[in-house]
Amino acid sequence: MKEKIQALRTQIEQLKAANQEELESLRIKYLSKKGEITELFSEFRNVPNEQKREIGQLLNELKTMAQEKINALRDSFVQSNAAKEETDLSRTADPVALGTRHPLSLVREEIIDIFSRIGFTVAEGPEVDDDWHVFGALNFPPEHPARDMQDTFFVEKNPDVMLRTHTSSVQSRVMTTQKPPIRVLCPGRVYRNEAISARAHCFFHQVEGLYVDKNVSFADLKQALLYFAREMFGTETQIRLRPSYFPFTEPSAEMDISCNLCGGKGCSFCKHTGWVEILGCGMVDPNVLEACGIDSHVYTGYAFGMGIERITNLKYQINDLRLFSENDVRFLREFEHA
Ligand code: 2NL
Repeated sequence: MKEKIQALRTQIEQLKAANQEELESLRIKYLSKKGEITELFSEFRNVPNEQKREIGQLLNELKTMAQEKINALRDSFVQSNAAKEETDLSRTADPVALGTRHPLSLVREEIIDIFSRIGFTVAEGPEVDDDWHVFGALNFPPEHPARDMQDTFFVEKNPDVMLRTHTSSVQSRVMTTQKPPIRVLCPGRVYRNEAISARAHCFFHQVEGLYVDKNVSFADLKQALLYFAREMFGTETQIRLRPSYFPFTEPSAEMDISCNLCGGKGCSFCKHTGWVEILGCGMVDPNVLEACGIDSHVYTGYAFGMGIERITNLKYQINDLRLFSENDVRFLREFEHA
């Protein structure tokens, strides 16, 4: 009898139950009417009288101990359920580490925002395009160096399929499919076959603008660009236009803004000239309008193009183009609150 009690004690001490059902079957096994402990109690009759006192005490202890064990196991279930139910839904969520917007995206959106306020809408087009949209429609002569393998990436060496070298290919598509008035802004990635360095990359980003209507003049161009420069770089910003050349515009100009670091006094950033170049522009060449099916005797237009990297460098004083495509999070995090 003593051994039986001792064996049961050890068993019960080690009891485990994974759920309420398992616990209930344990209770039945030991404590129900036909349970093992109850059986021992009925065997108690046969215990010799001189041992009754000792064995009776051991039996009672065993029963209490078994009940306590079962209760303790039951409590642990109730507690873990309670822990689940007590999830505080009003608690502030654990902070999730958010990514940041790429500086080129921030500046692209800002440029779009500024021009959208004077009526420009965004147009987009393919990065892989044909010779006509990239060069043909835009007054590039057949022997123009941009059409050379050295400057342009061709797809599978097919001279008619290439990565666009400027987003003007989007404007040539817009001009052939829409009637004036046309007022579009074309942001996008462009590709040039160049060795990668701090100042050049094989791809970069552009925003080009195009406005075609009756009576569009160079004065309209100048005023739109002055407005842009002041919105982008501050109300004190001055602009100046220098004559230049592009195949698709005539006349053409490059625009400088007063250096936004020294305010035009002269510093190492503007090479002590007080001016920094930010974009190219001009009046759309009549050949371009005609190639796209627009009557150049009725309509005129202006166009401009700028590198988003260039504008971003000026705005945030970045001096290495490679930073934009290396995705070093230490660099990207700097624009968290920009
Ligand atoms: C630059 C200069 C420029 C244009 C882009 C353009 C497009 C059409 C017709 C005429 Cl469809 N012009 N675009 C005009 C002048 C300059 O870009 O330095 N870009 C980074």
